[in-house]
Amino acid sequence: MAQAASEDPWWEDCVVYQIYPRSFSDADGDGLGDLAGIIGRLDAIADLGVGAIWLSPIYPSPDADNGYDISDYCDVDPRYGTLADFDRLVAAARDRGLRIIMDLVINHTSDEHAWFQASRRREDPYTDFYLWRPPNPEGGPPNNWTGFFQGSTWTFDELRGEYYLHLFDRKQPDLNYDSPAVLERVKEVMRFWLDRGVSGFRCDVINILHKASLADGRPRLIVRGREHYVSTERLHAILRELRRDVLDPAGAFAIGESVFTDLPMAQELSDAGRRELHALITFEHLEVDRLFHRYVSYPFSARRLLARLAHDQQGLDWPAPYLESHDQPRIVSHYGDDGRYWRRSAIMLGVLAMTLRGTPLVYQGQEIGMTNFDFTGLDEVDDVETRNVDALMRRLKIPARLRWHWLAEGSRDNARTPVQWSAEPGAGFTTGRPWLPINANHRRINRAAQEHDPDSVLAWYRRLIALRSASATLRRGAFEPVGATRACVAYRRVAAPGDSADGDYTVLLNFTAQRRRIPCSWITDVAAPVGLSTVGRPHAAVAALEPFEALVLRQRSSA
Ligand code: ISL
Repeated sequence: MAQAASEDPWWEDCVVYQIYPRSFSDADGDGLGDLAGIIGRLDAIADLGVGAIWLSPIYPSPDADNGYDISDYCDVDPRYGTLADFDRLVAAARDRGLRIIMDLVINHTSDEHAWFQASRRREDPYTDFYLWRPPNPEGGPPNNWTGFFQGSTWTFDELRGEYYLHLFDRKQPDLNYDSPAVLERVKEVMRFWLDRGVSGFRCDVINILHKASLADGRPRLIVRGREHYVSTERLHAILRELRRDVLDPAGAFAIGESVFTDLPMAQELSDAGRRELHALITFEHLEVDRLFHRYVSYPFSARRLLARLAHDQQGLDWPAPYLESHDQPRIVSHYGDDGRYWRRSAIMLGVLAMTLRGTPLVYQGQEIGMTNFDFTGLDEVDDVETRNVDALMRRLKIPARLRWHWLAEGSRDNARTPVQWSAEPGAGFTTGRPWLPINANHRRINRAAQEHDPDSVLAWYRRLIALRSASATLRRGAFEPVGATRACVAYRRVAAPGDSADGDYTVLLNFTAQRRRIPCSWITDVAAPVGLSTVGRPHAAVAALEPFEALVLRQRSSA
């Protein structure tokens, strides 16, 4: 039983589809997505050919950070439904061959969680569940750390008469992993959901759970103090314990989100032999043209992107390639072109997403090429991070126009606007007033319009996922960079010795709106059959790539 996980690594063969429930589908017309809405759309998800759904948090939450501030780990927020609805979702998903992966947010709870309320009152066993410290000798916060959402990581609580640590919002107090009782409670939470039929967890900011010291941090513009808590020794021990005691006995999958992660750190967290996480979500490949939490942009270089991708693709045992999430701008608006070449660039990015090694994650709406929001001002933005970055930029006296330009490019709300199911008012997402504005381009970009169009972004995602599902090389073959310019990249996927029947693949991508010449050395066999061409190429004799073109060549295996 304890070895179940290694006997069936199902995640190595499937694509995971991420749902951000509040923006996915609203069945009861209150403007917020819900579980019944998801159940009603399961056929649309299964039809893509994916094998699992990662659900962003559905737990009760005061929503300071849209569900990533949880006030009860073992229930469903009434706005999303009930535990009975959740059970129906698991069963209905299973009927369609879909597994459910829960978001596990255990670095922090909500300040409205019963544990925190008891901890404020120093009630055992909760007294030390959080990181409480008295004021410093001058009466201020215990150290100089600054958080992910800007500002001090400490808030004074009148009731307890001490400061508590929060790396995110003040309504997200950090749990204290020096207390063994906390980890035991976390195990109970995980078992609760495993018993309800979930197949694994996406573990939120998992590499910062343990704070090795609360000493002052080194001077830094953002997230000061991080050297005291990123991937500590105790964190690694905690992950091994969760794997041994909870995950492996259930055959469950754990994919961790890790922040400020260099390659050796990522290897340690996800190395198969160390038995910590099965796979890792990292960020650097989405920030090759971004600084400061992606809020400041500079020119894109395809060369830099390939180098970043190669890092994880070659360096990690099992990568989790992705291009979008609820925290990132839409990829077609970022590395693509959401104007003239919208369709072609969305498809090119789909080719990239589906031809990388590992377990790919596809975010809701990516499969129809949804774009960044069309908001015109901060009053339409909901995201706590965007608002805090705005406050910081104001303090730095960044002029209003530039400020909005950067906020609009980097805001997490870009990916959080409701899914565009149809051209109707409400976009088929809701009959009510949506919690976040719907992009006006839903009249043109929507699922219904693409459903039966063989050239649509959706049709290409179906085709690409099917190609990947049928190809051992694309799923697990080696990744070899071939070459890159500022505009174009080429890489090869090379069959493992046992998979040689499938052959090797060469992928060529143009990230610009111009026709670009490519070095002839990138194509080693001009007679290689064309596996996929987004511009209808008949053969592999290619000297230049068309704007945002993607080309996949199949070759006999060199193995
Ligand atoms: O992307 C980020 C850093 O560059 C941050 O926006 C993000 O907060 C960070 O990656 C952690 O994300 C996760 O934990 C947060 C939550 O707000 C995010 O939605 C979640 O994905 C706190 O729980």
